[in-house]
Amino acid sequence: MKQTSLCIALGLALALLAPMAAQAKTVKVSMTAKEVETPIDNKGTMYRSWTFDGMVPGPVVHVEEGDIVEFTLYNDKSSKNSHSMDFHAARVDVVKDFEQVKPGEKGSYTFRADYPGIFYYHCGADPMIQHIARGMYGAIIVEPKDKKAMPKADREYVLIQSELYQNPDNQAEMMDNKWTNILFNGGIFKYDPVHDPAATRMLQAKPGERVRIHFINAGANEFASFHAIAGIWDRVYPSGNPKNQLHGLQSYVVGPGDASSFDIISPVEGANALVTHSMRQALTGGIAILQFTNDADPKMGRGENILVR
Ligand SMILES: [Cu+2]
Repeated sequence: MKQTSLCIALGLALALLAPMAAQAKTVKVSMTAKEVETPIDNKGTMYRSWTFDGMVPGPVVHVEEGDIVEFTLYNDKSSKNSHSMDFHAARVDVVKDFEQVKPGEKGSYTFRADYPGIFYYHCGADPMIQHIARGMYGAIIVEPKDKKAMPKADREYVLIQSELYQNPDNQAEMMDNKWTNILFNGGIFKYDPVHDPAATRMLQAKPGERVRIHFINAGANEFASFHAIAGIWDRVYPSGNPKNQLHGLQSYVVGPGDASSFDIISPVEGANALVTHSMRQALTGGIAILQFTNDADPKMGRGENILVR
């Protein structure tokens, strides 16, 4: 009798645990640090960038809350510098796991993505200010396990702000904050044909759709006051965590090294201009047009087009 009830209890416990164990999946992520030329404006002006996978920003990493992330950083043998990876979504050892990887070598570490949201990643190799200024940053989205924790977004965009320094080899220029332009996703007015007629790209959505902007401030130095001209943020989720919800905001400050998710819904067709409302920042490149149109391209803000290249 006793044995039977023990068996039932064990069986019940296993039945309860099995689906939990099945949900914690392992995700392998790898990137290669490469020092290459990338365009910094719509005319195609090239800039000596240091990158993850040859792109600024680096690839968008997508995992789910609770996933085990096995990360490997390769540093291309053509690199002249050591590089590293600092995921803000990770809780690990800064010395052992975030250590620099020499050219031609690789480094790995593993973390569990415990907190849902939008997190910054960047190179932390010395001097970090130079590696960030050269373009070594990107986004990791940790999807909440509870799919009903936040309203479903019809479209999502990743927007990463950073500062352009003309000569990041001159550390004093960066320490003195002498940036010349603000970049969104690595480009000056990348999505703004109003301020730069050479711009061919815009963010798009239909009126009535919930559009979620995952906004990261890569810095290295400036705070961003993120605002939608002619719109209102329906909700803002600091760090993109569904437990952090603010409603009806005009602007929200995202400091260097921080990120938030911003929901916007337009009742009408027309454009909103997404800006960092510090005017020197906006007018030197920190503006992106979000076009609300009934003809919005169904591919925009979905799949690969979450970060518009
Ligand atoms: Cu680096």
